[in-house]
Amino acid sequence: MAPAGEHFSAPTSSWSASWNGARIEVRQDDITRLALDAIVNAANRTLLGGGGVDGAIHRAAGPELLAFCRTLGGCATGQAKLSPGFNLPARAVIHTVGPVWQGGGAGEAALLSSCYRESLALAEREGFASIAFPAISTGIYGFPAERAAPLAVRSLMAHLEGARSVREVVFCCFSPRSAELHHDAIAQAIAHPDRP
Ligand code: AR6
Repeated sequence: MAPAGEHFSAPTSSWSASWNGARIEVRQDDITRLALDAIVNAANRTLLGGGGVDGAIHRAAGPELLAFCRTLGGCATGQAKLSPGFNLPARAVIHTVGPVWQGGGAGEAALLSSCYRESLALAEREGFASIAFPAISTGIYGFPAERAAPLAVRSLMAHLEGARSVREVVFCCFSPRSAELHHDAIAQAIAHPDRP
């Protein structure tokens, strides 16, 4: 299906585009506030909490989330696991583990793409329609944000080629720069859908 255009719903804080029947939104927000089917957590391999968005999600979800995560047995880098949302407005949390940036020669790009792919595949298995991602690995794990945003967007676009339940995807960015990078990556991907 051809891209169906884009619009600004607020000057800088929220922007959306249509792609293959799905709505892709970039918003500058705290992901713990979003009432969607699932929000994605940029976790570590223990799944037992940490700083950044992981800490914010655990604080907002309450201690039941940590108790549940103790039963999950950790998670490999590039994979994803599911929990309920507990006190969050979101129904579920998809915990994924991004790569630690080591200069780019350690498979970091493929692992980051895998985080998006596996999180979306899990959302499909659960029949979720709406999901929000933080900018995985671009904080404490040091993945350059300008490289991560196009990888995130291309992984999503590839997913949206297939049959699916997911119809609303939010890139929930903490900083204006992160939002701008995701906006630019989506505009590029829509303008040049056949580029890798
Ligand atoms: N909502 C949306 N985005 C946020 C929020 C929030 N509430 N808080 C931070 N961000 P990071 P990583 C952004 O460091 O790089 C933890 O300790 C942040 O600005 O949270 O994958 C885990 O346990 C950045 O753009 O995750 C791991 O040990 C993005 O989320 C490690 O950090 C990701 O930054 C994972 O590091």
